[in-house]
Amino acid sequence: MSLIASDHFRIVVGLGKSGMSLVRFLASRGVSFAVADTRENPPELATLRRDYPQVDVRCGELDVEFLCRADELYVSPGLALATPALQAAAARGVKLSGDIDLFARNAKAPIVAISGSNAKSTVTTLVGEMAAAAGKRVAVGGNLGTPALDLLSDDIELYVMELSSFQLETTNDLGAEVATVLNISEDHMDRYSGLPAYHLAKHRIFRGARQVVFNRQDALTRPLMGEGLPCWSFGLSVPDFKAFGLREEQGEKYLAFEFQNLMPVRELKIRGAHNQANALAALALGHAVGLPFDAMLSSLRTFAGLEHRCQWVRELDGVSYYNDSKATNVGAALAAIEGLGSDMDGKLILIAGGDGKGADFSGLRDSVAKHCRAVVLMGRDSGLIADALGDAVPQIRATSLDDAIAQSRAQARPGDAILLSPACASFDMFKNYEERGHLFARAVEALA
Ligand code: N21
Repeated sequence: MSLIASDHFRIVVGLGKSGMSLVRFLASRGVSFAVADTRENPPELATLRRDYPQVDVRCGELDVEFLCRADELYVSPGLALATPALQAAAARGVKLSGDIDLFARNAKAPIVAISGSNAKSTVTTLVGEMAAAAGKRVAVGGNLGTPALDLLSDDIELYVMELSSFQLETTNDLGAEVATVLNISEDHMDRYSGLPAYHLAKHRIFRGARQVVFNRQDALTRPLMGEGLPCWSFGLSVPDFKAFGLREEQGEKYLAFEFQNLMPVRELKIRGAHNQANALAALALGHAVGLPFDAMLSSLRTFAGLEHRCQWVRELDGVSYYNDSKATNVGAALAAIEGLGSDMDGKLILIAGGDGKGADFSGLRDSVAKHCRAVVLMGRDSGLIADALGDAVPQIRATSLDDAIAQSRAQARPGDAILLSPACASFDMFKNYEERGHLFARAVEALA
């Protein structure tokens, strides 16, 4: 194995799930590479040492000289590109890239690429189910489920990829058959200088795309350079040419394409206006890659939503409990509060709080005032949410998730719903949002 930079030496920077997928991919192709991670004991270190004992691994503070031995760095989505050592390497001519770039270079089937601040997992899963229902050999993953490189196979006819802004930052040319940014609202302000930088990262999804899907109700989702490309739109308004939307006929609302009704909205299992937009986005993406409407509509009729995404857990004493642990930003919590709150007679008790990632929580105030009986706040940034909500509704502080559930139960009346929709990441109290959601569901199921 040569260590000469010009002879294609790569370094995988960051040893998480995608880092391990990079290691497997590079090793299987006989590419010479090393691994670096800023942490002293990264999570996959033992697996790496066991399965790839010959690979050079450097843990702890990044060494610029070491990084500069590579001609390309594959940077983890967990590591900010602004990290000084990465910028120093880039300034010395080292290419910064990521697993999605490598995936795109090696994928031999069309890619449906999906990003957005919210609903990307829902729409990705839906498009995957639509393609499977249409009889396609489809692979689904990326930011959700299986890392991109682990999906690569010559048998696959279509890739449906969820991509985060962090993954897109290191993606230089995706070349998707169709790409979309579903919506843009503030998130990850601990990693971006502001909304414009976050917006710019998301829009890298359009690089090399052959078709575009955008959200008519969110101008920030329109690609600036989209003029030359076929563009499809979705939104809740009445659709025109090349557009998916809602049409009403004799008091019945329909999902519609251009001037044609496709399916009554009431046949969707997923509830709320935002989920109608999600269904329309999935239809637009599926249509762009030639999926037939009958297969797409049958998938829409059966899809019941994702775990941790406004998921009904149980009813007790006339009070319903919902797990929306996947709401890791303000926009997601708003969709849940509005979606659920508009669909019920009683009020919501909202459980929120955690790692706020530098968010402005004032956007929650009006919806909380309208739909909530009380908010129960927990976690590191509960004080920031409390300040932003002011006197909109009564506030209760909880010391743990179990305490939050008990406090919420004490506030709820029959017909109300208790909603865990934190508007925050979970890292201050839990391993991730899945663990937070599972612990919530388990505790709620154990209530007597
Ligand atoms: O689950 C939650 O509660 C919150 C999810 C969010 O807020 O949206 N997700 O920040 C980003 C990257 C996110 C999630 C996973 C990953 C990829 C990681 C890989 C490496 C995460 C961290 C690292 C850390 S690597 C290194 N040094 C929440 C490090 C590294 O410290 S997210 O978008 O070299 O997984």
